Amino acid sequence: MEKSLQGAAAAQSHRYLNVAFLGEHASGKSTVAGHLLKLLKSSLTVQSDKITKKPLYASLFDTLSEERSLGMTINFHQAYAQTANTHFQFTDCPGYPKYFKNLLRGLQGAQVAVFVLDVNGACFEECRDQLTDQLTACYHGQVDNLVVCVNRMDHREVQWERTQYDEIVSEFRLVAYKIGYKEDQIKAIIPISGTQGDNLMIKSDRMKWYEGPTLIKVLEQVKVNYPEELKQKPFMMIVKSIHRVPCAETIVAGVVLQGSVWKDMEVFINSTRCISTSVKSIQAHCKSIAEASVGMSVGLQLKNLQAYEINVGDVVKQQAEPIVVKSKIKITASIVINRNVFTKSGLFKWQKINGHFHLGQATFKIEKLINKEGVEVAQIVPAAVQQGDIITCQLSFVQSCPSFQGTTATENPQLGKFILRDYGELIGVGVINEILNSK
Ligand SMILES: Nc1nc2c(ncn2[C@@H]2O[C@H](COP(=O)(O)OP(=O)(O)OP(=O)(O)O)[C@@H](O)[C@H]2O)c(=O)[nH]1
Ligand SMILES: [Mg+2]
Repeated sequence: MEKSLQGAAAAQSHRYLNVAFLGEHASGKSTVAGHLLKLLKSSLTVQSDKITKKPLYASLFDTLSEERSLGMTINFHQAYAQTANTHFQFTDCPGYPKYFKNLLRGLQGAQVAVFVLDVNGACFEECRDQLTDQLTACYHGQVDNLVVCVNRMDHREVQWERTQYDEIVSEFRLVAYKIGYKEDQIKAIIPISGTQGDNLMIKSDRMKWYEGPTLIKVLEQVKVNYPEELKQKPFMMIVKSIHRVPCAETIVAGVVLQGSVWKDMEVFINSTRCISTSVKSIQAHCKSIAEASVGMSVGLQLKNLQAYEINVGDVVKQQAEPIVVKSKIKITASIVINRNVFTKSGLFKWQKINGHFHLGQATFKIEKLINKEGVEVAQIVPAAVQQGDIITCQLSFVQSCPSFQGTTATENPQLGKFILRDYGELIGVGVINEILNSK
């Protein structure tokens, strides 16, 4: 179905903004996100600590019983709130490195990353690697706007003073700049208290030395401009989650990566087979809408689609494309090295290595290894590699990877990139140059 879409963005009186909360493990992400949500939606009920009776704001996001009993986030969780000019989707991501793949899923489609850092500077050394991994994932995942919240300013050793805030700010800047972020992408660095609410919605009286905006103010002011050419492209969305609805069509949720989608539009999904379906309804922030444009987080109710037919990581497209063979694939890729952690012995030809393709995982075998001088080698030793170096590889997939879309980075920067992990650490970001035998 054809439709003129100039109206998609114009019809929205509010703008939509996807905000992901990141930061090292236990820095207070869920508490900050939960407290902000409660301030925006006073009707929400917050659990209280059984002994201290203090509100547990994190419980608004940490909803799994395991998360509540362990006191840590495992999966990513989303919630919605709105202010006078913005519909927010808040995504609270896990900080514990073991759940990094859930963080990657939560981060997908975010326009702003709020980094919650623990002001206790002693911890920065320990969490530098976690922050480097998360910032690298943001940078290569096209998250252009960063907001930093320096949390726990109420800590008894900090007492709302700025010394430790200043230290942590300069450390964070160093890491962010090294990865490639520019100063104007760091929108604000706000001293806060997640438990007490200082500088979340109202300026704190206890930190008069801070002259910048509150968290909500800066989020409301973040500008997100998508290039016209991205808005005009055919609709595309990666399936971030799948919801079975009893006696109704399956809903697939994700963020519109390009183009627009409208009710009754015919769409295609290349899963194990090419599925042709149409959009029965569109949900955005718990409301039904007629059309959605690039950057919006939506749920699409798709006609006659069964949940078992598709996978997280599949792509919903406006145009039918040839089905991609998802096993025995060989690709050439340039790997931008994040950290020199090819364990102790280096990176070898024939070595197996784990990757994350947007929302799915894959294991590769390195068939060819070309060093930064362009020479084919059997091994790259750790001492020869530095952060930011580029290594070229030919990789073959060990098993089929459902979320691989057969797309190079030139064709689509989001689908044509992957993250390489080894022993739980992010060792680099792969950029697909060529697909040797996928179709
Ligand atoms: N004193 C103080 N404690 C805080 C503050 N913010 C969070 N906390 C406490 O820090 C602990 C961890 O908070 P969470 O919000 O669960 O931390 P998180 O970053 O979401 O943790 P993960 O998701 O597991 O990485 C909890 O006990 C919170 O009550 C704060 O501003 N001040
Ligand atoms: Mg958490």
